[in-house]
Amino acid sequence: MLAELRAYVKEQSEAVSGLLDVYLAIGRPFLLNSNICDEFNRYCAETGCTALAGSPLAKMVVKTQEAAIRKPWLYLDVRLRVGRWRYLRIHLESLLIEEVSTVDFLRVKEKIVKDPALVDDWTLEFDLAPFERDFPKLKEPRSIGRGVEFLNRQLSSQLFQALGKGDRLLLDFLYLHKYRGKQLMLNRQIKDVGELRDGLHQADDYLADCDANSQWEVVGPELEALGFAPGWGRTAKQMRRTFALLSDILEAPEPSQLEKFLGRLPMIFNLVILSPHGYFGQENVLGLPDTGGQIVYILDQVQALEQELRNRNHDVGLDIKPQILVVTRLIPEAGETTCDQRLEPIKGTEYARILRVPFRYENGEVVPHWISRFEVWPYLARFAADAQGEIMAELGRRPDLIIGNYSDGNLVAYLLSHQLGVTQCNIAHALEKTKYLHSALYWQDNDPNYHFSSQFTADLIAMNTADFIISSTYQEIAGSKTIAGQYESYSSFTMPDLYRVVNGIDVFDPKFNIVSPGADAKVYFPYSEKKRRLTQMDDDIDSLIFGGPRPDTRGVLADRKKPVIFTMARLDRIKNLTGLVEWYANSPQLRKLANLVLVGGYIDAGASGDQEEQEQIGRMHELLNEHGLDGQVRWLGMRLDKQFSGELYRVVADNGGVFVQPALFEAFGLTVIEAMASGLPTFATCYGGPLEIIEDGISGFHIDPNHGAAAANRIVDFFTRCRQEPAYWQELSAGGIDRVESRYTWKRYANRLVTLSCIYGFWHYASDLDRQETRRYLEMFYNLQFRPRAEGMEGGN
Ligand code: UDP
Ligand code: LCN
Repeated sequence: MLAELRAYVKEQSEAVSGLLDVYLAIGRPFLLNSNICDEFNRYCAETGCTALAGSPLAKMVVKTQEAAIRKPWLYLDVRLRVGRWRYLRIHLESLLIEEVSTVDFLRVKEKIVKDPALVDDWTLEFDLAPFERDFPKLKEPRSIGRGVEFLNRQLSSQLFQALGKGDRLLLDFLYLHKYRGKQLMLNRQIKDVGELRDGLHQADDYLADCDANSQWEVVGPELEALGFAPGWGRTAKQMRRTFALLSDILEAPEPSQLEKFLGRLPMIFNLVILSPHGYFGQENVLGLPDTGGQIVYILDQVQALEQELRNRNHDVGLDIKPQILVVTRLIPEAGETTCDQRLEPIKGTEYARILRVPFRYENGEVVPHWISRFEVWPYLARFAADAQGEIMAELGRRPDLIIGNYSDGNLVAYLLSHQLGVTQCNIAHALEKTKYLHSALYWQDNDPNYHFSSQFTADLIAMNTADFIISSTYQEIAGSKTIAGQYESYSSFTMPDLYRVVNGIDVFDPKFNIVSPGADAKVYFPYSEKKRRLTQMDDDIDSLIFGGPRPDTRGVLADRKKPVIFTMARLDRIKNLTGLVEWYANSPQLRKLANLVLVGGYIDAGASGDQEEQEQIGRMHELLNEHGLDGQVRWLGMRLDKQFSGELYRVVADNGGVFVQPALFEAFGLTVIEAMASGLPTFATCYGGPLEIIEDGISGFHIDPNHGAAAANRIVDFFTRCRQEPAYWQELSAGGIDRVESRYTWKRYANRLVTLSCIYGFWHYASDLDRQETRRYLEMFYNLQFRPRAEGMEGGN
């Protein structure tokens, strides 16, 4: 690439100099991909420089994520392809092009944002590459997020070699399985792999002569004598199948068999799910600050996981009730929520419960009030220690798997997994780093409000200690062809005066797996399923949308015959509900065609305890006043119960409406799949998960929140076409329903997650020694970087 580029720049030096002058004239030290491309295209059009378009320079421009100008050089970070970056610099006068290292690039950024004389060559550098040198990694971008498939291949060949040398890896692993002191899978009679093989043959011969439906009570004594313990199957037929799988693996391990075998092992009985921040409850919480999709996700996940674990335990012949604990923060000043209760059974499950543990100040006093997710860092170490005691008391034993959620939950998952020696799984939901422009580089400006220095440090630690990471989409890990992924953004960055990250996380690590969440099919079902409809809610919904004024609403729809554009979200800036109102306000056609109904925040800013929400409430009122929207927009400043919002989506569908998700960035977007599952044609942001969820024009539409007028036009075009061709609405509606049914279900999610837990559990065991250096390094980082920063925060311990 470099040679070609150099030759081209030499040949077209005049045009290239002109382009560089354009970049300089912008007068900003940092340019983003959109600026770089827009200016490039404008320059080509204005100068008629057709030679530039399609040239090696044009190819590089498209791939450049960011440019930094420090005279006499222009620095570029070029994303050659997913996960592969190179750094270049072009001399602004001589046009010399050189490659620079990651560290040099980061150092230049530091010199731009602070006094260059103070940039220290001995800044702390976080670099995991040397530790990972011998660690197996994926190579192809399209394999990213399918880590377990790669791992199975890796484990099979490792096992093959181990078995060849008479290694007892698998045998020792099988001996580990116990439940409350009762040995499972193997008893101590079998001493080596040879004996195991013999045992398997004899057991199979014996079972072949038994009734296929015989259970352990009948066949157990004979199998025990051969060295086996319960856990192979409920019936003789199932036991034989598991025995056969293991025999085949001992003969020649093969990835798909290994996955099947490990997935059948009785490994997960007790599960801890951590979600410390926000109001974690089952009622009156959704829409409160920091309280959105993560809560919905976890509650649905728990139901699906309990069912899956029960089925699996049943199938392996064990009558063990799986215990799932969701551990969150206890908030004494809980308002209308139940967040002040220590224990709460989870609806729709038999044994799962929420366990709440308070945050405490240094002096041991309980923190009484809600705390923003950006402020939780000083409390987490103590929370983890207290939670550990309470979890052990509740479960009566160690959990078999710990799942963290969001940055704080993932850090606590690390602390607990480390203490208890348990497999750690992370779920990010949303990583803040990519949500805010230059959040790391200008961390010092943001820290008083957002404390990103603590959060990003916690992220780096938890991502790298996790045995496996679940992501909802591919783009969450590795982005798209043109935009970097959320995890990818942690591969290198700098926080001046704090530390530089040279190799922070590798998206080619096999720990990443895409397991997408679902929409609760009991609540979000198509509008056309008339028999299931919650008609008892009709009057309430009707008066809420079309009724007169109420203290918790603003606007009264003047023409109820028009279809509704519906949106619902927490009133965060990033959700951009105010942006949607602005697009609507500025599109006379859209105002003519449809009403706008918004659910989010409060009408009265005084009712909100969150600064960003208050600011958005103010902005919303401003827009409604400025554009005189009260007869066309209905704003519901309230939180809707899940069943109610489920029916609301369907009512909007009944009258030919649409759902719009206008976020500046949306990590996944549960409302998007809920609306689609309800059969509501959906327009959603092209930044984040919806880009992958929706196939544009088939199961919905993408809109660019940075181009509001174009987004409004897309909606206008849709309504206009539907008027001429009513079947078009049906087509999009059906497309959305099919998409969710085929890709986003909790049943598929739970099956995959439990299988992954078993495989990574084995991997955790098999690779324990290999990763010790990395773990020790991260421990040091936790102690020397994270703790002092977190403890130094106001209110810190
Ligand atoms: N939600 C709700 N009532 C409300 C606001 C939101 O039930 O008043 C639910 C919504 O249906 C969805 C979740 O909260 O299930 C929001 O999740 P999403 O992933 O869209 O966004 P997040 O809030 O997690 O950023
Ligand atoms: C957090 C978000 O921001 C949403 O995009 C996700 O849908 C939600 O969590 C559930 O993972």
